[in-house]
Amino acid sequence: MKTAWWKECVVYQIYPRSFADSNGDGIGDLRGIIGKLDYLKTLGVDVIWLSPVYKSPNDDNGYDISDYQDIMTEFGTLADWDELVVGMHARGLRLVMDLVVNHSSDEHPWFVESRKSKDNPYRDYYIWRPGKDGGTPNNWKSFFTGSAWKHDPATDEYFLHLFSTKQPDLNWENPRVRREVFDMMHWWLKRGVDGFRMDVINMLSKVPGLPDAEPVDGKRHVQGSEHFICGPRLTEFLGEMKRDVLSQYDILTVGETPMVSPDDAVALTDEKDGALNMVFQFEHMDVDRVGERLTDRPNGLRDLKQVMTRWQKGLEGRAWNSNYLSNHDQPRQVSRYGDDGAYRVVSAKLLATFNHLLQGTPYVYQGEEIGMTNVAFDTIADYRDIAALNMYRVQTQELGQDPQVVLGWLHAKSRDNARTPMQWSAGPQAGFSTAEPWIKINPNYTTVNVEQALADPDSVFCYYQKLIQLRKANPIFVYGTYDLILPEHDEIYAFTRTLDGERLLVVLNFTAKTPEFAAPTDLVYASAELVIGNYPAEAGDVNRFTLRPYEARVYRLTA
Ligand code: TEU
Ligand code: CA
Repeated sequence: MKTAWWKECVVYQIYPRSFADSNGDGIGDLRGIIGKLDYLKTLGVDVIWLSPVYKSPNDDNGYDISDYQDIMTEFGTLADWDELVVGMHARGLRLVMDLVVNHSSDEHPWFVESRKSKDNPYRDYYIWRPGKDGGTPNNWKSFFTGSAWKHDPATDEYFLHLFSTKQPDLNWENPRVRREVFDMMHWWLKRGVDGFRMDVINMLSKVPGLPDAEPVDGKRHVQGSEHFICGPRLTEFLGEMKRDVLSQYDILTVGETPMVSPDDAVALTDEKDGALNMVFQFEHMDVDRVGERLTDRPNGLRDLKQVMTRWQKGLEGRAWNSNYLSNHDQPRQVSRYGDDGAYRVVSAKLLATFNHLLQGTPYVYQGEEIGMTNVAFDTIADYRDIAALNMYRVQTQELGQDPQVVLGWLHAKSRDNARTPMQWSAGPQAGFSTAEPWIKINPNYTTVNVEQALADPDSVFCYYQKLIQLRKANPIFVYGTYDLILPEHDEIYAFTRTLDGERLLVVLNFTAKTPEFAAPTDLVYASAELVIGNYPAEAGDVNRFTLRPYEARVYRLTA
């Protein structure tokens, strides 16, 4: 297997709006991040991925960009950004920027021009079509509810927007669009960027003719996805990006790719000729999801094992996994897969063990390292996310759903769960800001915060530190081969990692129960050294033991 720095690193994702506010306007900013670089260094991560910081009217919190070569007014200036890069590089940290080029903001000058007239030079930068039978050009739906088309009176045509109406899709069929994007990428790379996380990058190529879609059950697919997920020219477009840009720099690239299989991922990231280093897959995020809701997951753990094992084995030796349980679009992992009540600390450590012991590059989302939890606002007025607000409106006003029921769905699944301010201390505004923040703070900041975590050697934070150090010191954490054991077990997720005759055994109890682990007969071993665990070590038979609630143990086996 080829070694690479981007396989060995740990990536930390910052959602800048919610990380740290330096100037008391209630909004996180670049200087806030600069002030926390030593904290990130203490944690031990190597790479920082910033969610978008470009100029934006913030219809979707920066995922709607109106100037790709400038900084969002609330976040600071290009000079602040330069200082951030210098501060990071001085500490041996690398910076990955979000690249959002499936769509721009409707306030981007390209779109402002494009909508003016059918013969405007920028018309073909976007996807315009006349209506059909008095309605939209086709039946595709937006990820944020409603049609994926919006009528524009100036020219009496519709433009395509897979996301909000203020996020028109760029037309990648147009070589001038590709040229603009590649030039912009060079500009940032020359300024010091060390990589890109590429937003919905597998949606760039739409099937020619934009045909009508099969109606969907709403489970995994948005209506129309078969015509734009990994479309006919995707590998060509990304191949061009690789030739023109990516291959000229030593960078980390990770594509965000909803609805892909391991084979799709290999096509994009094959070690031999793939365009990208890795992709974010979503299958494990869909295990417990039905439409807007999370289910009780009757076979949740077995399904999770099946999905993760398919990805671990499917990419083995051919491509590289990017492993995450949280990001700015997902509920908090400890609330979702662990227990955010009595077992918050141990279950947060269990999930960390899982994510860091899989083969692949681990991604940590801000606040995860102190076990931050979901939030339950009791009124829709406290929610900020456009996806949540649109969904609430459609469900309560158009479909007659009970508002309390819909609020319950948001408590479990809203993206705002991950977007409440970072909890730095038990002081005013959780140490995030001196003003009232743009979104409410989770009331548990008085007990769940960084100050507490740094002072407590048993904290979730200290456990992350240890995991990250172990990963740096032991190549088997990075490169060891993954093999699932006990596939049918309903409570325990166990697997091994093997490298050059060395073997780790990872045993994870995903429940509050106390199941017994019994080593499969082909894995019985003479002795085992506990490398890391989330409870004090216990003496006893290493081939058979009872696990405590949410217990995680990693053993080094000796035959
Ligand atoms: O997300 C893409 C994506 O598919 C998600 O929108 C997902 O379907 C949704 O969050 C479920 O509610 C990326 C970004 O990560 C997200 O923040 C943006 O809103 C979106 O693209 C549009 O840029
Ligand atoms: Ca600010």
